[in-house]
Amino acid sequence: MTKSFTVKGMTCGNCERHVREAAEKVAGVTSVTVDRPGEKATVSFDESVTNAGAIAAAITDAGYDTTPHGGGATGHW
Ligand SMILES: [Cu+2]
Repeated sequence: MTKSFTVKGMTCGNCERHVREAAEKVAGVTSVTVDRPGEKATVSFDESVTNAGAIAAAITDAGYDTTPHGGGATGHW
């Protein structure tokens, strides 16, 4: 499935890359698009392997406050 995340604190192209790489490292993630001006990341992933909460946590761990759209951080989508 594909999920959008709000990502706060990206200030330059390096931030954008950090966010993308953090999401790409999560097992099951197949593609990541980062929209820095829009404070957004769009991530496609295999939902039998991972979930939006885990991806948000990985990006947050990289230093960017991240929230999945459409539910809580551990939600049921
Ligand atoms: Cu930066």
